[in-house]
Amino acid sequence: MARLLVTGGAGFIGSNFVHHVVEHTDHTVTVLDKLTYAGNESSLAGLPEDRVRLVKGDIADADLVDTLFADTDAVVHYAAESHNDNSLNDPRPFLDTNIVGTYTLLEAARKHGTRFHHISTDEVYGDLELDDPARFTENTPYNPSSPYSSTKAGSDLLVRAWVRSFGVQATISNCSNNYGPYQHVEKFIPRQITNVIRGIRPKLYGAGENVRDWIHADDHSSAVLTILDKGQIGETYLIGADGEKDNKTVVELILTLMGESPDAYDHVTDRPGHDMRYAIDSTKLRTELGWAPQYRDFDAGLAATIDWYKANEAWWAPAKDGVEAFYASKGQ
Ligand code: NAD
Ligand code: TDX
Repeated sequence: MARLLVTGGAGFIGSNFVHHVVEHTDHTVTVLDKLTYAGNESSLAGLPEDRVRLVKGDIADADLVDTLFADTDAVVHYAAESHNDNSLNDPRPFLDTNIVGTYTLLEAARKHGTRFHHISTDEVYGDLELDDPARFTENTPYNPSSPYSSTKAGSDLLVRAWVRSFGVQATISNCSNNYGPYQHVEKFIPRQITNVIRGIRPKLYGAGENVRDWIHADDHSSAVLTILDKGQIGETYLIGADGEKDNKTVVELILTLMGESPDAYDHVTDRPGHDMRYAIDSTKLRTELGWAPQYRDFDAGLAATIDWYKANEAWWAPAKDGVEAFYASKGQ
């Protein structure tokens, strides 16, 4: 049994991880979350109070972080500003949380000698051409495109420097696009599902040829637990489940699964600097640490995710109108 500190544990992937930890381990969890617009306390509802507690606070608050690290065996760091479109609108919070926040946590890990796992994204590698057979590996050079991905790249480099310079006991993982329950309606898949529920036509940026490499959030969680357990200090592991799909195909699938005509969507203004394709080669994680994804059928995982949004309108409805008003102001 270990005492885990999970930053950003009230967000999409962090809350899925906390549910996964409660179900599959005997660890206790302290969630440190600022509860920004993206954090939702109700994503942790129903979890046992003797296993999970929520501390509302900022990862850039050094005093609070120091206090929490004193009672922690290992930290899993999910907290971030996570949405590319928001980073194009207002980059500042991305610097504060993703860079200064990660720095604050690393200083505490250095002081307390705490095991630290840093959650990052495949977007740090930039993008691939549609006709390029290559996929990202741990050796792909960093080449981020957006304010979001550049701050995530910066945070990864801080972790590497704190390992080498100060001996911090850290690992890093870079994962592809996640889907599943508890994802904010600003993101692609929940936006389109909730649009269809509301009778709004799905919105595809540009031609919709951009490819994302989808993985279920629960598979991301099992990969992170595997790295915490068996990962080598100082190493980076790419997490992916061979789920490449272009956006147009995903929208058509959502419409079909929800009983609508597959062409009942709109093309809208493209994202500036829109990355064309992400693709992960997760051979290192699979061969060295023995991990494998469980959700191999994207259509079934997507159908279950649609059912979750249909059953949990009270969870997403408060954010929906504001998100759509923001997108409308951008022609999206
Ligand atoms: P999210 O936006 O749903 O959740 C982020 C959480 O962090 C929220 O609960 C928010 O309240 C909290 N937070 C933000 N700033 C904070 C601060 N200063 N202090 C404390 N808490 C703060 O994000 P997500 O999609 O769950 O992403 C989680 C992590 O996974 C991020 O680091 C992201 O870069 C990474 N990631 C995401 C994806 C994806 O597909 N969503 C893929 C790969 C990696
Ligand atoms: O309405 C939309 N229409 C659309 O076509 C939205 C919101 C998005 N898109 C496109 C843009 C992308 O090509 O869908 C794709 C996915 O978009 P997002 O859900 O915004 O994800 P992305 O930009 O790919 O980044 C996600 O994966 C990597 C997460 O938000 C990041 O946190 C993670 O690092």
